[in-house]
Amino acid sequence: TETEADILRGVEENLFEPSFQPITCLASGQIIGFEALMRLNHPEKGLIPPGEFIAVAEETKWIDHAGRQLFSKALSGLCALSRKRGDDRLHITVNLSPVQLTPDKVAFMERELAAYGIDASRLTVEITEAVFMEDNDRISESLRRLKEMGCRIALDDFGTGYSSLAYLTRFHVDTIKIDQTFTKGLTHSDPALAARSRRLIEGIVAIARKMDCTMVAEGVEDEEQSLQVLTIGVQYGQGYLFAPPLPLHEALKRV
Ligand code: G
Ligand code: G
Ligand code: G
Ligand code: NA
Ligand code: MN
Repeated sequence: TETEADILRGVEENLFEPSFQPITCLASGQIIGFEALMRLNHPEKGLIPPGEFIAVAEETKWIDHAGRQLFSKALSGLCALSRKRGDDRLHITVNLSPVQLTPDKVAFMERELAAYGIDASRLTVEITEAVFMEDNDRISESLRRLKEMGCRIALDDFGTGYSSLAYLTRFHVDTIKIDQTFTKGLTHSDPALAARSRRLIEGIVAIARKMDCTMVAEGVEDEEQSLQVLTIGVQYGQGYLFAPPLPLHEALKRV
């Protein structure tokens, strides 16, 4: 198919690269890190978003090559961003799907962190609960090793999947990313629905505190949502209010 051809070309020509979306401290407005989101930078078609190729890349296992290209560029981007800011505490966050969680990949990540001189504690690995549905030794071992290295683990899209709560008992999660549907619910035109969204986020915050997790509200699009999640107790926010995913040269202007 056309998608497969694009992916293959991306793998061969090193066309996979990150966009950088800021993660902001809601109280201070300071950018504390960036999520690296994958794009296929096609010479003729321009930046292709992951929705158009991730599923196919995962089926064909090309995701492993794409993920390695993304990871190296995410780390070199982090170095540039840190240099610009004059601050070596900026974080980077990457998404890993179940097929990407292999001992081989983790060893690669460890080597790359060392090569770029980046402390593993500055790397957060985002996983969705799909990771836990394939409950096998390869995945548990890879996650265990990432933790051992000092990386942080974030649970992405929290609260939208199947029994996410159980996963908090099965693995030490450092960060809960509150799904954007809940953030948007806060400003729903129906006040009763908005109130229920607020109470739900209050509940998530209570759980996160009990489990010693920091929280990131996803999909923050306006000041009202930002203020509300901060008031409820969420420390960090991500969304169009702060910035969309940005190419590196744009991200560099924001730090
Ligand atoms: O709160 P804690 O001590 O766990 O965090 C230490 C530092 O790590 C924070 O000051 C912040 O800069 C960063 N941090 C905490 N949580 C996150 C997170 O979810 N994502 C990112 N990128 N950085 C985080
Ligand atoms: O970047 P967008 O802004 O379009 O991202 C869409 C989805 O693609 C995200 O929800 C995320 O789960 C997935 N995604 C983005 N980058 C990566 C990546 O590097 N690896 C994997 N496995 N998924 C990614
Ligand atoms: O990894 P994850 O599935 O959470 O990816 C986040 C997705 O949400 C990406 O596709 C990103 O482009 C998108 N996104 C980021 N901020 C916003 C926002 O404020 N509003 C909306 N609607 N989407 C956002
Ligand atoms: Na994510
Ligand atoms: Mn998410």
